[in-house]
Amino acid sequence: MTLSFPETPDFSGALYTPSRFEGAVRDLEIEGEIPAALRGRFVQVAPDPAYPPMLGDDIYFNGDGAVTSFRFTDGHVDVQRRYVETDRLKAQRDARRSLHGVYRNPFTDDPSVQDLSPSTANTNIVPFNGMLLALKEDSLPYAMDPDTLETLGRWDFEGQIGNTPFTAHPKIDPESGNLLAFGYEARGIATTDMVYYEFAADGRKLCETWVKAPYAGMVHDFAVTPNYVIFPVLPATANVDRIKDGGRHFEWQGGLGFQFGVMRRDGDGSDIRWFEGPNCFQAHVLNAFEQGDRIHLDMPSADGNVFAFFPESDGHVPSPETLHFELARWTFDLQSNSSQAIHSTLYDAPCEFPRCDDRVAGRPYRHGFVLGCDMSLYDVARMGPPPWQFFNLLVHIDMATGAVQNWAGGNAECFQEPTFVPRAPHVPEGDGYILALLNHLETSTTELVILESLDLAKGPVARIKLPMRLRMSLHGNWLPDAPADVAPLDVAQAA
Ligand code: V55
Ligand code: FE
Repeated sequence: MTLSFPETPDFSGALYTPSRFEGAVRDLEIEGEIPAALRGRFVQVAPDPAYPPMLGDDIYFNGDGAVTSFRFTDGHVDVQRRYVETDRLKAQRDARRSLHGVYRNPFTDDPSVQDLSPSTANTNIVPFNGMLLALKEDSLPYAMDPDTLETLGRWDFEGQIGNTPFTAHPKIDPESGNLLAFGYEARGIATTDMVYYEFAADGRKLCETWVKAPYAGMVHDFAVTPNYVIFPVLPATANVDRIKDGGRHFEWQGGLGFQFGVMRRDGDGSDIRWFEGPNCFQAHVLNAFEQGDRIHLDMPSADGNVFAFFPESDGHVPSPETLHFELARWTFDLQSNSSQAIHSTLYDAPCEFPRCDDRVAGRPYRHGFVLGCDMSLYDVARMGPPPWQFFNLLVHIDMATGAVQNWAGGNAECFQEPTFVPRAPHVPEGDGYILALLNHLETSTTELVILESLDLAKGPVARIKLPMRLRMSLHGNWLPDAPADVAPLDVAQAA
């Protein structure tokens, strides 16, 4: 019996060929010195299909979640990798084949999995209340043991919430330690219902608020400030008839404006105000903060559809060269009767995978870190066209001065999402290290690089070499050994 992956872009090349292994390596090879202050774990998750797609091809977003954990102790680094043992993965392993069809379309799945959680748990892995939560936005989280990466099971907060979708981008309020989250399409496929949850650090549910979105668009990430949450609704919409016909979950709507729902955290949802932006693509939030009666929300943005696998109804997808990419700031004036989001540009170049110093999440902040792309640095003659999600720059943006610093990984390399780690619990905002996986596309190898966050141009202070290649991942986080510093910093420097 043959078992092989298709030779399509989502399953081949140095970035997307499935990695699929589980295991542990004690003492990775290290070039340079691991800063002594790095004590803890860097944990991240990649979609990594366990079996070839049932329908012959599939999209990257539909792969099974595989978690990689790097443990830093006294300058040594050990790594462990394990799949999230979702219902979906267990069923596949029993059948020794893939049982799911089109992304987020249960009507195309094998009947044997109809009653199982559809979660791939492939998008983010977040520490909460002594556990890791492995997340996919269509389902409840899976809980994992942070030490062993053993999957503990689906997590409904001990019965405190229903079987709703749950975002892959929950936020921790740095002041209270509360976990804030939401679900969209929360009363079924293509419904406009959204649910907002807040949990205390010990797991107690503090609130559950239901609201309606203006249309059934994807809501991939959200923003949190001390008093508000903001839901960014993407003009890629779900349609139940199309899904029942076996079609795509999302379709881009070229004429539809982006929507931002601004809602008080302490209310009942009736105060939610929807602000409109242009038709644009945005997935991830860098940060947001309040300034008097205004709220600012900073997100990488493109002026058209970036998700080529969710085309318009006529099949149209703009070619990436025709799109304008930037880091946008959207401002919502709560005094004004206008429902227009006010636009400005913070960084006028391609960027994605934005991260801030999480100690200032939701507060006025100064330092942003993103992946960038400069195609002139890539050896296209030698390497051929770059893979999807190709980012060859680590970028630091100083919002106070506008200064930008970057480091390029090489002429045939690209980064995975950066993570910021403070140098010590109470150092000023942004002072610490950036950790990022670096893929060498020519040799099909992977390193974890560590840079001084405020001196990226200097290049890595350490390169941690992996004896195996890691497939392109999505999101990860740092878990300090010492209790997390949740006291908010004194950040006076509003932009
Ligand atoms: C995203 C990723 C997803 C998904 C929906 O980057 C949106 C955005 C890995 O899966 O299901
Ligand atoms: Fe994401």
